[in-house]
Amino acid sequence: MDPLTRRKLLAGSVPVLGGAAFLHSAVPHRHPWDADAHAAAGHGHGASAVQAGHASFRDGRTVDNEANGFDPHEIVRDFDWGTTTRLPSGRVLREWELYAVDKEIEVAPGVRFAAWTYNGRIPGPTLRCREGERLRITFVNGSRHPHTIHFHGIHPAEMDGVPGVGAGEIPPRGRTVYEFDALPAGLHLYHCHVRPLAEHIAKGLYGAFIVDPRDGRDDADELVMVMNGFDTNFDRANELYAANTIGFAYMHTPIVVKRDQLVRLHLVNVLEYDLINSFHLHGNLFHYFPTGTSDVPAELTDTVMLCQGQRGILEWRFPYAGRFMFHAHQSEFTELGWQGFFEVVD
Ligand SMILES: [Cu+2]
Repeated sequence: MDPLTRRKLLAGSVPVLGGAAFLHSAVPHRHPWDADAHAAAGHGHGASAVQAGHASFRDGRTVDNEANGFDPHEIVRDFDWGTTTRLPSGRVLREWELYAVDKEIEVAPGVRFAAWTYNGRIPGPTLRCREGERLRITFVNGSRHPHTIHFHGIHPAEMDGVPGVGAGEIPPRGRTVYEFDALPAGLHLYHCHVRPLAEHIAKGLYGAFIVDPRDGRDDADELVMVMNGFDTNFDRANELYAANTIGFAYMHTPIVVKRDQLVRLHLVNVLEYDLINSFHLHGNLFHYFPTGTSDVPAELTDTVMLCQGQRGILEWRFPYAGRFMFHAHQSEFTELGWQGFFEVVD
């Protein structure tokens, strides 16, 4: 049977607004996470991961976080400050070790994805530092493929982590050290920059990189979400969407925040194969600081749209207790995993 792909459908005569609904009724669904599915391979479409009305994987199942070695509920508040020492000048030298490792990740119940990771998790560690510090990242490549770490931010050319410049591609069993100043303050990211680039990113080699201003920021309940997706059948389109890798994780178990507490969300989009992604908050609006480089919010809104590599800081307080959704405002992404709840408590 000629696989009826989502891309073909959406590129064809399907009205844009009716696309997702059309797929639900028209595409003969059969998914690896269905109880009666035979195998993960051989599917040409990536339609509904859910049954109508159920914002979860079928049967309410979830993935084995322990076997994966990471849990989205920990990642959302996990900031890696590395280790620090003082340089003779008195400046702080902050160091991390990142290693690339090939690892099978359960990205949906029963769906194992042959990922490439930094430090065994997707996204990689959220690296956090202060503006003006000296940063030293030792990279060890334990993968069977060449990789790099390309940081966003300001640094010398030879520290850019791209093929043919500086250390260039780091071969399997190779290592290198990236060293540069933490500049500028803001929310950045890092990712592998080896060709084919889309594959090296989509396989899981990326993470958030936060440079705090010299004087810090106001106290807040701080969160990080890296918006991503997974192409589980190698058709260069995503079958699954999420923030922090596991779709519906925050629907199953909401992120608990306090009423009236300042929430600061570091939001990064690394989604491959789709041109845009978005974040929408229910029952509230947030101040949006693009790239986190200014103290002055660019807007007060409830939805932001991000291209791949774009990121921003969102700040808000919930005046009411209760459950509030957040999700991509592309309904298709939402239905394929990218949605969650904040549980606001007194
Ligand atoms: Cu790579």
